[in-house]
Amino acid sequence: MKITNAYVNITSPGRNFVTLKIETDEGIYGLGDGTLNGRELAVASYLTDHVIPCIIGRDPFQTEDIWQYLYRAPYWRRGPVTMAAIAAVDIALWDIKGKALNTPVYNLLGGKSREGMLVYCHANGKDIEHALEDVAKHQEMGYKAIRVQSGFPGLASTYGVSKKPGRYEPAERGLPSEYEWSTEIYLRHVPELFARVRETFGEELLLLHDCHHRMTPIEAGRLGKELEPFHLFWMEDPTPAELQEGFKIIRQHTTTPIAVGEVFNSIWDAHDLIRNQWIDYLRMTLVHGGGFTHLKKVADFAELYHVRTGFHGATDLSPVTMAAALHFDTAIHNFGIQEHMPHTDETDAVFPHNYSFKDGIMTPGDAPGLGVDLDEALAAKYPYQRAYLPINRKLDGTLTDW
Ligand code: EZ4
Ligand code: CO
Repeated sequence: MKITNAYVNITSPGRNFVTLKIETDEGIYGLGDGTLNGRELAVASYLTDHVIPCIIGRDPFQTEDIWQYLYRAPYWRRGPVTMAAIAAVDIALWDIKGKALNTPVYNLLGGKSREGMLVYCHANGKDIEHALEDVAKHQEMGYKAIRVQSGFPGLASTYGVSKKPGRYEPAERGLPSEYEWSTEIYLRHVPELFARVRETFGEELLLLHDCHHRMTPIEAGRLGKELEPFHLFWMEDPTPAELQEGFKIIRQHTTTPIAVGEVFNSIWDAHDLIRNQWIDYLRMTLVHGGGFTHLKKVADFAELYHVRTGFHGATDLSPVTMAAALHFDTAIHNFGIQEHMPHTDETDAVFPHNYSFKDGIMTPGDAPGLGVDLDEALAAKYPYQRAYLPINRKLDGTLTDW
């Protein structure tokens, strides 16, 4: 079998998605996601201008050799744009393999290790009362694990809470909007949020919280310690992780489990975190972490150190990544949990798919390959629209991590 053609599709059914389609001489095609929130066109150009010409004529079954070629050949390694482009190719090739062998991709990765995946959703509110209402709403929808974010008095806006009514979507059209931040206000109120959630919903509900890289390690240690009575499933991205050894400080102060890594793009972002057992869950996912070929090695390495997966699954990861993640989650032993932030109806219509949600559990379906498609005629009705993630400033105006 040979790759005969490949092209990038960019569509914006509510938000932007970059999809790679790879075609073969046997009429089978595969889809890969290359969406990088707020930097979509860079990945599209990387693919169209630099990668696609190199893969035409190759055997799509050679996923390992093609991965190594795309990673090593350019000399310039790693980075989110490069690794998202490599992921797009890799995901599409595994889709082709599955279709050619007439089997779902999870069967190529180890087969079923479980019947379905525990997923967590997002609940949020402009204050604690509204956050509690949203938790109740999501519990009624069947979710057994819920991430809870809330606005607090004195902060006009915060991560994870919609500025406007309606569903939370971090990217906004137009130039980057500005949020404001105070760690002092945040730390004062988060324990109260989780005390109220436990008081209202009891012990059984699994609770998560995303700190979105806003604390120093010692501040995160304090928060983790104060949240211990509420038994969180995890505290996510407590501190920026470029300095991996910062997590040692957090670990020394709290037993609250730590998840990190939605901005990671290779094992080298997590190597120290994993081998020192400073984290419990790794969030680096297929689209930003080089696809199945790289993530399988990372997950197997993490398994040795009791680290489980908790893949990023926000709306900026397209349904192609959602499908791919569910196949991956089905097969690996050290699956932990999967994030689920449902796409809009427009997005779901552009990407018809076989995966499904029921009673807090998701399954990938049994279609050959990934079980996800792209309706190109419908996609063409939603042209690309420039959009960015917000930026964040402390109350005195200092730029800080969003
Ligand atoms: O801000 O996906 O856990 N989920 C998150 C997301 C991220 C966006 C960034 O593109 O932190 O909402
Ligand atoms: Co996050």
